[in-house]
Amino acid sequence: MPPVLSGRGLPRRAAAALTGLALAAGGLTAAAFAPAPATATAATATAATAVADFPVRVNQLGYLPDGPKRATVVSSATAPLAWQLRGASGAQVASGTTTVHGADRASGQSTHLVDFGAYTGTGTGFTLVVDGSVSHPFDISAALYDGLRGDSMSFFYQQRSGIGIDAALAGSAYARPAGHLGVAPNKGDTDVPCQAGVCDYRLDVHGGWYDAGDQGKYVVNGGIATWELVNSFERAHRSGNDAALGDSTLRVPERGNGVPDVLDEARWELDFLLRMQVPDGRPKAGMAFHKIHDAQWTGLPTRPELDDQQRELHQPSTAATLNLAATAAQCARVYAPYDAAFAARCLDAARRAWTAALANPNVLAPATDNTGGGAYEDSDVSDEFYWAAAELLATTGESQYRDAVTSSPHHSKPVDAFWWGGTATLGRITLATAPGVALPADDVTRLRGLLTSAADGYLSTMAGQGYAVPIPADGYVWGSNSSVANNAMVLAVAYELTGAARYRTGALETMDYLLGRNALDRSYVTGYGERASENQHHRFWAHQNDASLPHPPAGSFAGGPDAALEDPVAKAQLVGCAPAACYVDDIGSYSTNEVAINWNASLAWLAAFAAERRSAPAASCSVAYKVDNAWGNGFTATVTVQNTGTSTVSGWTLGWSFPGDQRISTAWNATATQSGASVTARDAGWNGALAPGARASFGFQATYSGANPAPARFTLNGANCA
Ligand code: 9MR
Repeated sequence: MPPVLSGRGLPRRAAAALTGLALAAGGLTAAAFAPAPATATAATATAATAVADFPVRVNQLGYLPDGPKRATVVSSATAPLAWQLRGASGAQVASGTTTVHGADRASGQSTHLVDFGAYTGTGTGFTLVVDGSVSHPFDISAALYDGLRGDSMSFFYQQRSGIGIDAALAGSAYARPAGHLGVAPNKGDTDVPCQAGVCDYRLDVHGGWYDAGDQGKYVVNGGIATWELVNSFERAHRSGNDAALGDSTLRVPERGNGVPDVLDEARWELDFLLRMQVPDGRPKAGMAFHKIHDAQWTGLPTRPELDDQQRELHQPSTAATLNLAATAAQCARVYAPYDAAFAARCLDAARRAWTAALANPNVLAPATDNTGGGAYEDSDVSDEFYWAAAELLATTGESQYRDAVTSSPHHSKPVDAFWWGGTATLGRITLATAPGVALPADDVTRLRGLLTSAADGYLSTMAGQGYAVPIPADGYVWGSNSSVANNAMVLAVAYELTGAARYRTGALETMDYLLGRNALDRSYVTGYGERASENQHHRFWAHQNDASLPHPPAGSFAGGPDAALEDPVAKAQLVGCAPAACYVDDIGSYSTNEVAINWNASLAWLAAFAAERRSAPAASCSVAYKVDNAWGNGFTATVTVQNTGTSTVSGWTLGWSFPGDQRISTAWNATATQSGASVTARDAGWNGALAPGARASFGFQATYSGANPAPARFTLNGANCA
């Protein structure tokens, strides 16, 4: 076990200094992906490994009163340890003992689990004390995620290209003149040439968001980031809570224009994506240029308005074209009520992009094109075809897009994790959730089942770990934090589709990981937590290299642990790290500590979900399921349903799925029908009325083989029971 220091009362800076991770690397001129001088010293390397000063790992922001509340303790003790939850005054408010989890592969640590979910009090300054060690202080509050929702979404305003960043909106430290609006020394983005041999004309491609710590603008990555922001609005709208993302909810200049701010923000990028489409009459008309960025990697730091590099358009690609088709089709659907002309322009662009992609189905961006900007290469665009077809189908209902959806292998494959290079699941989410999609009902049901199966897979991955992360130990790749958040999005979607509490729990526990319950006792979000990242790789928020520049603003999300050690600082400081510990809060570590629009979009989506779903909806029924008698290949059971709601239920239908191969042969006091694993049991007439608090019981006899597990979830008249 690492040395234990009491962290109680330590101010944030002092806590960071303890780890040595706040040491300025000084003098870094590294450009992303370009060889950088190795600046790590023996001192920082030693300090970087000594981060386990706080063995009690909590969500440093806090917990929802009506949510899961678990912590992880690093301890090699083989017997349970006593824990105490203390309020701000230091008085104990709850206590219990840990569960020994043991070795955790991803972190390489020996772990115990604390579950203080039964405590539902609220307040600030709680600490968890285990075995003489004190956690960072945290809140328990229903408003926990409100600030993060706003900050993680306002991040995008501050990444905007082509507009001055206003001190009144962003704070004076973050104000800056517009970058890349054709004003010297900028050589872009209003009149940009192509790379040699790519085109012989120039294009105005101003606007959009800078991708990350660099100032490139990439259609591929812009696509997923835009989709996630707009989808967060679609999701909130379906649940009737879009007011939280409505007009004047974010720090954006368009506040007060009558349009939801999240859509104003996404439109900044959509307008840029539309400008990246090859104009009519030109070769490859309708396709989208893959990217625009500096001819050479820009130094770190470089303020956007002072970048003097030539900007260049890179060859159109099928992937970029399909990113445009997908997001523009989504735009046409979502913006129609606010700006019909814009929605029509989006739909026209989406259709033209789709047609151009069909005509140029395999124009790939080369992996070698990574001078001055990232390559965003992708050798398989079948998933982008599926995503674009799905968005076009959801928007238009037309058979050409339905045929493209139903004939794609991605339509029936198990749901895979999504990221900028793998976008099929974005299409699946749209088809499974958007209202009135013109697909056979069976297809939609099947897609929903595939999404919930994937969510169950993530839950089982979490259950096997000391830190409950929805990625496996070998999943810590470049941008792992967004892999984690994207998988949590699938959990959240499964929650919307089924109402089953376990999915909400999983999505919220993922937030715990990102905000401090992890191998490094670190919050990966600037401004959120006692030990939060603040030196992310960024050319303007480069305080670590130049004290006159700011740290990243609150709500900036670090890429996270990357076991492949893909930059000089990581290579120097992280040798031998366990996968989930391969991270360093140093501006030079672009492979573990960059910010990026696609990553912040997944955090923003999840924060909006967590803020909205602060309370679990009260179930209005509960079910007791009891096997009365079993004899190897048959059993009888009694099911009792109680109306825990406040109004009478007149006529009930109970639904469940058998986890095994159980098959009902007869039932009494109810009529049971079974199709595959799913069972529907209808009241027998005389027992159909259930007053509040009343119960009804029925029984059945069934066959089975092997195990005979109980169903996990019941529904009463379609709604979930507790
Ligand atoms: O997010 C990208 C990651 O999946 C790749 O492995 C990595 C290397 O190609 O590039 C990441 O994207 C970067 C992009 O190429 C340039 N802007 C910064 C992005 C985040 O690091």
